[in-house]
Amino acid sequence: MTLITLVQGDITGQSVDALVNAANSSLLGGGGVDGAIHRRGGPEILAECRRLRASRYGRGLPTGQAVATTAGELDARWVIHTVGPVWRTGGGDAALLASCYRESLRVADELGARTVAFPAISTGVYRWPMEDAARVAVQTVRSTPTAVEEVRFVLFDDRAYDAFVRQLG
Ligand code: AR6
Repeated sequence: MTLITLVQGDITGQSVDALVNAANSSLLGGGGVDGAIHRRGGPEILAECRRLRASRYGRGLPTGQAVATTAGELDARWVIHTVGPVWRTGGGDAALLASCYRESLRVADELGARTVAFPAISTGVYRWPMEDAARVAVQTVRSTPTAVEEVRFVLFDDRAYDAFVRQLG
């Protein structure tokens, strides 16, 4: 049984086995959560991302997939990078958004992570509507078999936090 918890705040301050990064397929950093993780985690994370680009992901990490690196100086053992889908006028591919959560949990299981923190993937630069993103996130975690004991959603602002509270209701 996986416990789902909600925290309002900055994901980079969480103490967990693994924290999930809302990355882009280049794996080479960006703004939002991605920028914050690389800033606070230090250069080791980027160095490992570059090695992944040079080996397994020469064409980038596909949307909906996930891959782990060290967590550098963060208070975690691993960062799991996943690439959310972009919301375009009128819609987005919810199956790909669900895949981000499912694949991140699969990688977490491979690593033996017991506590995993997620941001609200795709709801920033990628513009996914918060209510719908919260629905996909909570439903997917609830329906994914995993040995992870705690999934902690770390929501940056009131709007995100309230949307996740409504879904857990
Ligand atoms: N901790 C927790 N949540 C945060 C933090 C933080 N430190 N910072 C922002 N958020 P985003 P995306 C929230 O844009 O939409 C990057 O440039 C934010 O308010 O980080 O998946 C990547 O490199 C929002 O609710 O990720 C990609 O190019 C949520 O995290 C692109 O953005 C996700 O916002 C990915 O876009």
